[in-house]
Amino acid sequence: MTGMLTIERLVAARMRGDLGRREFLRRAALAGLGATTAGLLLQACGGGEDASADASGAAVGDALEDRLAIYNWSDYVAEDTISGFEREYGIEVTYDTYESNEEMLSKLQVGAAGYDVVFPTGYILEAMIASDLLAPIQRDLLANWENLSPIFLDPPFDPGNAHSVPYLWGTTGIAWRTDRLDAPPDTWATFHDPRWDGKMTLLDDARDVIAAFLKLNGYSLNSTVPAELAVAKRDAIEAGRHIRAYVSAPVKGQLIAGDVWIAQLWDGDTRQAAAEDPAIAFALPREGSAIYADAMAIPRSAPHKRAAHTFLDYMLRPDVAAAVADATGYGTANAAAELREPKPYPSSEELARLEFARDLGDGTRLWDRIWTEIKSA
Ligand code: N2P
Repeated sequence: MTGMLTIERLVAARMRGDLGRREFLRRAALAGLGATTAGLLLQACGGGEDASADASGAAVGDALEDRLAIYNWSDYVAEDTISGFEREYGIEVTYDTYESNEEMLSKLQVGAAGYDVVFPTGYILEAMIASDLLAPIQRDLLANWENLSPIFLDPPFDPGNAHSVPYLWGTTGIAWRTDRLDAPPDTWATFHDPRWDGKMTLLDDARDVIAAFLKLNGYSLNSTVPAELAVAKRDAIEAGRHIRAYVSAPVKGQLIAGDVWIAQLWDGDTRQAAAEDPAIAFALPREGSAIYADAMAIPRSAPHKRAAHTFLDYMLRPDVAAAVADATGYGTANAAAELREPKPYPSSEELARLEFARDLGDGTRLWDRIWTEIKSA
């Protein structure tokens, strides 16, 4: 695999500072270059010191590893995002997907997960930083950082972006089949309507489900007030009697097949489904809902931190970011990306109804308990 790297790419990687001297020589040999030629090339690259040798984040090695393990939401990259990276850098990627932040977090907490890059939502990023699960981002390795829109920089959940790189943003709402309903189901009370029994689904996501029924009652989706949560739990359990299942990204296929007519879903996933079936539309409930910003981050335990930074910088390229946003239907944090169909930032009227989820701190335990009760009711 390494042998496929052209000499030009090796030289480019070395000049960017992505390859240490030893790694450069090792790969040059693998690519069939004699030692003398490789040594001369190394000198021509300006190759004295390694670019990152003096870097303060001692955890990042100077040599680019040849492996990378990514753990991402499903349907959250373009089809050729990962293969393009592998081809270009000669790095072999292991790619696993998850369906919720909590699933990702529990995998990381077990330790030994071996992941190098994860994609947390703001609130969980906040919790991960607080429990020291993430490595600092080494900004000097991210030449493409400047492509990011200032709107997404320095977020409250990670001041100064010390531990995260802004990625995609979206909202949670209701995907619906326009050929089955006469009007947009723009209220969370839709999930109590017996007309749609068995044709509806809710996300398999504690934060999003409880948020919907807090909002239905006029409460913050970050509430930790037991009385408010009790009302939301009651309404969620009531909805549970009408729905077919709790399901996240995989519901797209059920919507397209016509088995599900109304699904609590994220806007980007809804746009992915609508790209395949234009009868599918998205409604933002009038009582309010969640808006979120997801980021890329490197676990403290990541075995390939240098390759992780190289991947983050690749993801920040305008062409790569545009392909991701076009394929996923989510809004991008990358201001330099030129999209086929740019997703507009929410209007001020919409923003007034939207709320960012925050880390619930000690309240997390109460939410966990309520979620278990909702799912088992
Ligand atoms: C992936 C959607 C993830 C967005 N399909 C949730 N933050």
